[in-house]
Amino acid sequence: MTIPVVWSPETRRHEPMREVWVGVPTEGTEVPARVDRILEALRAHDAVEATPHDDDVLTRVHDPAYVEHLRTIHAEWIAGPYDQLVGQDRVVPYVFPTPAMTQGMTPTQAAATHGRAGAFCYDTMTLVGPGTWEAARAAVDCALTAVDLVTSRRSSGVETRAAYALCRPPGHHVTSQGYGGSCYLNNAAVAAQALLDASHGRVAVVDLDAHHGNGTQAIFWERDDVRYGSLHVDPAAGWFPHYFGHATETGAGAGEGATRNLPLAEGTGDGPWLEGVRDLAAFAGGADALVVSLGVDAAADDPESPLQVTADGYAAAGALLGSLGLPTVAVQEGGYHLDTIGGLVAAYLDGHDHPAAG
Ligand code: SP5
Ligand code: ZN
Repeated sequence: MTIPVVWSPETRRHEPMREVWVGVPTEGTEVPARVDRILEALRAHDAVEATPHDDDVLTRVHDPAYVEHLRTIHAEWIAGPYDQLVGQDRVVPYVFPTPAMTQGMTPTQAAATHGRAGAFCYDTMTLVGPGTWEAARAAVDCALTAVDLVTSRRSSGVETRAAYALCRPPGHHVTSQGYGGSCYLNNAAVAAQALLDASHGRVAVVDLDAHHGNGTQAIFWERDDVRYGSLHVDPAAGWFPHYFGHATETGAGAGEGATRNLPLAEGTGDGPWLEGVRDLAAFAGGADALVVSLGVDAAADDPESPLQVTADGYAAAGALLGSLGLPTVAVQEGGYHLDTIGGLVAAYLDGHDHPAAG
């Protein structure tokens, strides 16, 4: 028995084309081929197509106004018509109503689409195109279907302890109110909330993506029912998301102590990385269910991070988290080296499924 893979063909519909980085349009790395490369590597696993779920959990994790914005902004942009005017068929904001502009005042909603584009977005590299909403929403359905599998809300007869959601685009940079970092809807946060709703008393999210999951951290910052632990390249060494992910961030209010960040130096390899995974496994150990934000961009070959983790490292991480024996939903986050991402995901899942071998 292997861990089932939940996927949707709709997740291929998001084609970012470009990401504007330091003012320069560069080629996007979060491409549809990621889905196929991962599927190919997981041929031995049962594949389950995601089933549609309503917006209930989604609109409790995200502000409904944000969800509506993401659902409609591309059609509005096309009507603009910015494609005809400037040759831009993707939504790219140029004004952001951050505190630098508002200084405590409440801004009025922008009348122009190109003004409104910055209202729920915090960077310039996360473009919204024709299929972005459909893909992001399908990724949420992948996460929710995976939750169904581990909570036996689907009566398949056999108990499934772990399921993998092949979510694309990824989600851990999305806060309750906005997107960035190649992410549009927070699949892992939705999975965690759905596990709570299915009466798993406390949920832990362990984030193995090379980047800090600032969105997931923000969503659960003041809550004690979801713990968030992350292992990532040190933002203080100059890495995205720059403003969050330091060890001093531990949560607030009822959530004080329920956030744990383990920033790592550039070049960190398997040994110290696995020490961090061990630490986060202990941090997650008291929970009743687990969500793994499974980014594989910490791998040595990945173009978006300087960490040096191997496939064996990911397998060992899977064994450490699998040995907790918790109902688990692993959600795909980043991972951009097309020739290796599938094998890295397979290694993690194999480790998770055979914790004794680790
Ligand atoms: C989900 C996830 O892994 N998001 C991470 C996005 C971080 N991107 C940082 C972009 C840094 C500039 N990359 C330039 C590469 C040229 N395309
Ligand atoms: Zn990442």
